[in-house]
Amino acid sequence: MEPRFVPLRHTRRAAAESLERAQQFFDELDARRTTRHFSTEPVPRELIELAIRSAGTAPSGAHQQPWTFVAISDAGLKRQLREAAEREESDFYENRAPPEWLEALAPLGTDAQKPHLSEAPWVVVLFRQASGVNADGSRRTHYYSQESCGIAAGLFIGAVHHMGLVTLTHTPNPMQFLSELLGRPPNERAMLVMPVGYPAADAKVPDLKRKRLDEISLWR
Ligand code: IYR
Repeated sequence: MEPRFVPLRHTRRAAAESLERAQQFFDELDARRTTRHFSTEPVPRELIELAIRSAGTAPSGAHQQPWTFVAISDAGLKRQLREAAEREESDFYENRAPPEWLEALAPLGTDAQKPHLSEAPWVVVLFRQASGVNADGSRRTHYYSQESCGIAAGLFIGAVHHMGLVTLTHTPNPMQFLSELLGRPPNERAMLVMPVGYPAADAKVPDLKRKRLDEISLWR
């Protein structure tokens, strides 16, 4: 197919304005925390739609946009999801997790109980389309779907924070039960479960520090 180009939409900003915006953006992202403590207070669907649309602006391999977001507010479905996740997680924490992994998780205070999966008003499950399907039903290779979905998840998390809500990136292990529960086809692999809502009034977070700039960057 011939490439088709249109003019780039871009706002040129003065250096001082760029710096101010950069600082504000960093401060806002730096204030984000992952919490396990959600309020049951409802969140309008429109906000979740905007978070998903924000995620969908992510760059992707060959612009294949290899993501499907399943947004769940149905209480019965959330309960089923929680029960299935807790079953898998119990086995993980009690039998499958190597001691080194449990040690790495200890400072976060995680366990097999996943109350946020039924308490948060929304649970959004990100499925990665490992391959796509052509109009004639044949299989289409997807390029860099992991990277693409990782970027989309980052934008989703940023959008949720920006609108004043919180989310938690939950990775049940294994995740196959999500395909069955949500009726997704075999080309789609569950990647992240993200409860979204307001934090509980007494929400807590682990006392963590972020690495400094000099610990995460090299300049040449
Ligand atoms: N999937 C488990 C374990 C877990 C693993 C990592 I790496 C975390 O950062 C947090 C939890 C669970 O969800 O509890």
